Amino acid sequence: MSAAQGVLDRLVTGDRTALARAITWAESADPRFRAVLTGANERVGRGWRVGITGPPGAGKSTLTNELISAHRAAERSVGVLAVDPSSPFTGGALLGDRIRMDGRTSDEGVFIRSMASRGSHGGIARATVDAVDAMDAFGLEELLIETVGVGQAEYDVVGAADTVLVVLCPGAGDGVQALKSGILEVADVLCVNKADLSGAERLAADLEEAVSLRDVEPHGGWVTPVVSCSAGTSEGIEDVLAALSLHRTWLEDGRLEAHREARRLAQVHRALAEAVDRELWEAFGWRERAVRLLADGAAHYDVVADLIEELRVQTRTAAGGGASER
Ligand SMILES: Nc1nc2c(ncn2[C@@H]2O[C@H](COP(=O)(O)OP(=O)(O)OP(=O)(O)O)[C@@H](O)[C@H]2O)c(=O)[nH]1
Ligand SMILES: [Mg+2]
Repeated sequence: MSAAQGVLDRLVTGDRTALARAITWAESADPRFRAVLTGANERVGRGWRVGITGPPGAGKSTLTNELISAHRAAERSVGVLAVDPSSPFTGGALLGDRIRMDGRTSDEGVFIRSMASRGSHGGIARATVDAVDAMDAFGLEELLIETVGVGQAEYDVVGAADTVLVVLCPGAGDGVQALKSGILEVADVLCVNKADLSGAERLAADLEEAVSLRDVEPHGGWVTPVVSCSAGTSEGIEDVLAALSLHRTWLEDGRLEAHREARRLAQVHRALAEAVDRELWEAFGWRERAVRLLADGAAHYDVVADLIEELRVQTRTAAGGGASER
């Protein structure tokens, strides 16, 4: 029996070490992950995925912890994937996260994993979705993906979720910054955390206003609710849960299939981009070609143009057309 088959067999019977192994394979783009996921494919799609993002220190982990408690109280199992930011400066906070969350490891209904973000070409997004797929196949019901930040990479990560929860908090111009960064566009639910601090009401009002001005068309008519809570003191968590559940109900009212189809397409696109890149860069010898062109003094855009042109020529030749006829 292959290693992948063994992990698959154990994964579907609720073996946590098998899940951990599968996620490690997902993280390192190990080909064995594919075998596991292919075998478990029909088990994927039963869990509900919530992507949690927002600026550093907004309280995402604290809120995640509260959500875990609430789900556990309702006897729902929870999988959490915390995607580490690539910046080493936040290392301390992450360590803190791990310590806070590690208290959960004795609970069989909770599985927490943190994952190092790395590389480009959508590598983080691909690995994250793969890992969440593994948790889903394992049978965890509530899947929470926490990622720090407000940029494109984070959108890619949380964009794979069914519901995107954006967590903000008062202070340091976060509201304005968030509005500028376009975070509103990806938010299905906006949460103002640290409602115990001054400025929270103002931030919530600003967000309400921004939402009311937003074009709901691209969101299929969904109007993003703004909720406030104080994760630090466990206040208002039920409002956050209610808003999340409202979005779930809305999606499940005939919109979920299209939503997930778009998500799967993005997944294919990302995995393909990574595979094509790997194929061309190494197997196709593009790396050497790029090294040569650079050594000849070519600017990097010219190297890219040269390689793309080479690809076009090759594709035409392979198709038995254009290049040879001319
Ligand atoms: N006053 C107040 N502080 C809070 C609240 N929620 C969280 N905090 C504090 O805010 C700080 C950051 O909380 P985290 O949950 O680590 O925030 P985070 O968004 O996960 O941070 P990163 O993962 O580092 O981006 C911690 O010191 C928390 O104790 C709250 O409701 N009120
Ligand atoms: Mg955190």
